[in-house]
Amino acid sequence: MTSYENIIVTRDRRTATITLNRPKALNALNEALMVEVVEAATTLDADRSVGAIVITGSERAFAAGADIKEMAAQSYQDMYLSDWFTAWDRLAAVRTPLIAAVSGYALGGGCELAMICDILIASDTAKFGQPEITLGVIPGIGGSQRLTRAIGKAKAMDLILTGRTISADEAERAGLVSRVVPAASLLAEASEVAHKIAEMSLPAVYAAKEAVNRSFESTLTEGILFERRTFHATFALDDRTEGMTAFTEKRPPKFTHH
Ligand code: CO8
Repeated sequence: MTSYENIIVTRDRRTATITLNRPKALNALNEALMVEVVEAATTLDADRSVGAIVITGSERAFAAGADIKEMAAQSYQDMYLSDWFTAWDRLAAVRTPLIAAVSGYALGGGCELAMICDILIASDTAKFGQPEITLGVIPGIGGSQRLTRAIGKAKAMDLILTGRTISADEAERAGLVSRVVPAASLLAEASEVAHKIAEMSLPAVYAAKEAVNRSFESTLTEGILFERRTFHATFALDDRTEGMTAFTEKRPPKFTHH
């Protein structure tokens, strides 16, 4: 497996974990780390033996934002010409489910990275926020859009305009995270969720993720049409035949991911 400088990639049966590993900078997202996360995730995505990917940081920080020291000297021309941080869009295009396991700080780009993921599990120590306004900038990896869709306008405005940080419990109440667990069991919980998803039929999982994501991009009528046609398409899967046969024979399904 490729070796990386800013992340650690591990495999466990049909799952993989990408651990952000810049402890001295609280996992601040510099360009090198971004390139490695995107490269690792797209490589794992192309591997059909991987059914779910966990993205996590350390106990102290999932990621404390984009690397402010790296950005500080950049001009508008630098940012525009390099299309700074656009590579994260490739992570959002990954078809394999991404599970963010967040402990400690998930601020700015860290919160945005967690929101690119499909399921967000937080430890009770997690802190979420979009503090860019305190630096004289605004969110730049989708925060103003994904946070608003996740928790609604009033709360998104509250966080983005004041830069305040919210606890894991407040994030759960607001609908940003799906579960809050004790810090000590965060990775075990995320891994259990990843294994559960990875046991399912891979093409059915891809289709389900695609259908949910379509709800962010379309009207209800278009989204329901997309869902219906995709549902019809699952009837071409060997795994659909196996899933329904196994149900009628009262046994667990043996999916072949076809
Ligand atoms: N960038 C670079 N270095 C960082 C960052 C960061 N975002 N966050 C922390 N660090 C570094 C600190 O500089 C420090 O390094 P050193 O020891 O060399 O001084 C080390 O990590 C430890 O940090 P602290 O000593 O500050 O630790 P504390 O426990 O006192 O504080 C905090 C932790 C509260 C998380 C604090 O570090 C902090 O406020 N960090 C910045 C949080 C922030 O503002 N994040 C948003 C960044 S902007 C952003 O994400 C924009 C995204 C969009 C860009 C899009 C461009 C197109």
